[in-house]
Amino acid sequence: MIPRTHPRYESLLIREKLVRGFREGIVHESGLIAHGRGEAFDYLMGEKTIDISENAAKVAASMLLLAKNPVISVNGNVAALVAKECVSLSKAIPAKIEVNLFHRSEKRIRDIADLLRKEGAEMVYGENADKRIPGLDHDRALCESEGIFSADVVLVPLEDGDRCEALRKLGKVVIAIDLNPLSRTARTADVTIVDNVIRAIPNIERWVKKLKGCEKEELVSIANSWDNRSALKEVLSYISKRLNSLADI
Ligand code: PTJ
Repeated sequence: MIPRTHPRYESLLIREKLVRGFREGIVHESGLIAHGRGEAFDYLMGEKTIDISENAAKVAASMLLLAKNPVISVNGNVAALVAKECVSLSKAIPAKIEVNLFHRSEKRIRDIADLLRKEGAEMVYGENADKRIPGLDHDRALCESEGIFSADVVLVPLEDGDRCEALRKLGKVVIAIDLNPLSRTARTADVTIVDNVIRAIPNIERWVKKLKGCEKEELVSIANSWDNRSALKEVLSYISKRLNSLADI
């Protein structure tokens, strides 16, 4: 039990969720390592949503609203941290949800799908994978024809690089959430939200609700305004300025 008065209470609570997810078989053991890397970047950014990431969430919301067949891809870490929030976002857009794992096992796919259903998802894709994303040798290529395979926009919170590239080669728009602005995923996606999934998923939903009544032209103009390369530069510059200011103390 973590005392509320602990100065790192929020951060320790997130760790607790992942450890519980690991014990329940939702999170893969390497998911704990992946979280450590993300946590370090979060720390460097001050554990808050910076302006450019807020803007990225707005652009992501516009793209998801414009999409004909948007899909939210869920892995072990995402399920452990924000299963409920992903279901809520999928209803607000509306978008499909598909479980897609790097360290795939049928049991883990089923357990994560069950968790999403428990949180209110009516339909979860991923248990009946019948297609492969071309160019990927590992199990992350497996997906459903009615889900990721035929999606036009895919939201990939917490990704491992090569699938992002393969999805783009298939002509899909990829929105990534990744705390590491230097990762291959961050650099390959059409839109990268450099933020913790814990904050990013509810932020996208907030923007979806705000933008829902907008004319299509307005959404297109928001989506077209985005330049991912310069946004990532801005994030890196934010981090280095922050570190320099901290070094001055
Ligand atoms: O559940 P599975 O089998 O699909 O496996 C999931 C993991 C995460 C183990 C797998 O996708 C993996 O190995 O990912 P990587 O290559 O370690 O990349 C994870 C990325 O997510 C890193 O760039 C981290 O910085 C970032 N990250 C970690 N935690 C968060 C995060 N980004 C946003 N929010 C987080 N909470």
